[in-house]
Amino acid sequence: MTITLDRPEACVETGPPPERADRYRVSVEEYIKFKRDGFLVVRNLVSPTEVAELRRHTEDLMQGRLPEQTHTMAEGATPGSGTAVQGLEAPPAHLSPDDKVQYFLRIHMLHRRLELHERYLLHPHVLDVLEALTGPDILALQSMLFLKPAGKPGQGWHQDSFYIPTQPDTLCGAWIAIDDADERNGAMWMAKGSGSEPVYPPGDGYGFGQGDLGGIARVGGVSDPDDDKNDLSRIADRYDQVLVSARAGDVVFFGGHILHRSKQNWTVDRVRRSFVGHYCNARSFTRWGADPDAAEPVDPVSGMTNGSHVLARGDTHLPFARPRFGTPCAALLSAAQRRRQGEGAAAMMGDMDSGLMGALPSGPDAPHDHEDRED
Ligand SMILES: O=C(O)CCC(=O)C(=O)O
Repeated sequence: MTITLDRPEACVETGPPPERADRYRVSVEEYIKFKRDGFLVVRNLVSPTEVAELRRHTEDLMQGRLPEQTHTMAEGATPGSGTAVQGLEAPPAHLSPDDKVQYFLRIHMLHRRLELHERYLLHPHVLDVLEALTGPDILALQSMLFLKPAGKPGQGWHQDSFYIPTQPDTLCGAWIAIDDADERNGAMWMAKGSGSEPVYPPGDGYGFGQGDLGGIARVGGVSDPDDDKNDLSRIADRYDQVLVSARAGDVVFFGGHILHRSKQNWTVDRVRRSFVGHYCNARSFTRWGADPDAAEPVDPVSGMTNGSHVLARGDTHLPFARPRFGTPCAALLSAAQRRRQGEGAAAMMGDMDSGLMGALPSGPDAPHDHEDRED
């Protein structure tokens, strides 16, 4: 199926969209923190009304009430690992509401099926922050919905670029807290400062890493919550391991190299839901995550899948997809509008002819700011 959007008004060349009054402006302190620690928590970035919408939606999904949940699991189906890709099957109908919830841990890539997920993947405040941290051009790669009801396991130490390689590597996650998250219900932990680690390649099986670096270790058991089985736990032990508590509406941004994990939801009565988007700079190349329904999912020569992913902000010389539910974003602007938006980035590069990192002419006749002194 090829998706074409009938939104000609979005392509009228009217200049770049006006600056939004509610734009989130990342401060210098926040920028430094992100680069130094490898992550940044931005409080209240998503409004209480939006959190309420996400809660209603996830409750409907867990109870099998969404109109898109046209298939129901068989009566004898067991919860299993509860992880699915684009899976929207409703839990067995005869179960109690509490038992239905147990069928879900996390679901990936629902932005390709549900308007709401596309909207939160392209949330303007989240993109404002990403623009400053990894932009200005942003490609939206992945969405994940964590439901994580009481008793469900966490995800052991891992680096996200191990799963989603981009070149140059510009991956960044944005983790929106739908519930308050703390130590008891399985909040995230970060190995603070480990964002400067290389990405460790797998010993075998799926995964990507910087295997060409001299002396790099190959790792097994990545994401295994059992530290004895997860080789990355030894590397994480070299860092301060900090609990990243979050209130509903806070967003945690974290780079693709930082070692992070979450632990089990130890409570008996609290879900720990989060909506996670993964993004890269739209000028990075990726072969990850082909969308068979996109107009140009995979470049036949290079294997590039950039054409499967939505251009969220800015511009790019590489292919990109348009949002299938029409959420406003850069992909819906005309090429001229995108170029004009990108002029901000070009202006940052200044006057290229004299931009030699501030170097001054150094010939014998060049003027000096001090005189040679003979005495
Ligand atoms: O939310 C969690 O439990 C883990 C999230 C995570 O590790 C990730 O999004 O990469």
